[in-house]
Amino acid sequence: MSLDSPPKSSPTIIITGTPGVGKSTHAQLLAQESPVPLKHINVGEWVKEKGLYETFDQDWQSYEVDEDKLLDELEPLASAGGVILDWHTCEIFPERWADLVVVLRCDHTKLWERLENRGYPLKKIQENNEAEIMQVVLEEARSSYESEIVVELQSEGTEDLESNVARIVQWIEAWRKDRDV
Ligand code: DAT
Repeated sequence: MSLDSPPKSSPTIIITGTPGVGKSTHAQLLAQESPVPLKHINVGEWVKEKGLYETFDQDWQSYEVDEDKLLDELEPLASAGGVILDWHTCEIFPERWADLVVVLRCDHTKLWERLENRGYPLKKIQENNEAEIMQVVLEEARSSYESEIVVELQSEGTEDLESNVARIVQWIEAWRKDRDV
């Protein structure tokens, strides 16, 4: 944040994790339940809608993101707060944006089923499955942000979903109280 930016009255929350762990499901419910308005940005959808990519890889069925364009587009929103950034990677987001980084985790056999239901090509399912087992996104989050703001949460079923969102809502309330906003 630059010196003359006004203080944030709502946090910027990153929800990250391997594709299929439940990021969008969590972000949607959190946007509904939050005590302050939070705009849910599904970054993958943004990339497609706003053309923030260089190429599309047919084999992998995925976009090569233009990171500079993406960051420029997100900067005014993410630095002002009141935003949930929902993406399968987090390390490109500057530390100064992030107030909380939630890394969702899921049992890999369950994840496999979810990705199969999505119609992903086999190699993409395998790659993501392996990434979940190797906790790639968690390590990425831990190496990119202060450990105090990185939280790992399980996302297997609706009970997890509800308790995770309730926990984040409590965190938002505490965040606001700390800052008197
Ligand atoms: P992501 O945004 O991480 O790619 P998603 O939110 O689209 O994942 O979820 C993928 C599928 O799995 C979707 O059908 C919802 C389901 N799902 C994920 N987490 C869940 C949870 N904790 N409880 C119930 N269903 C969940």
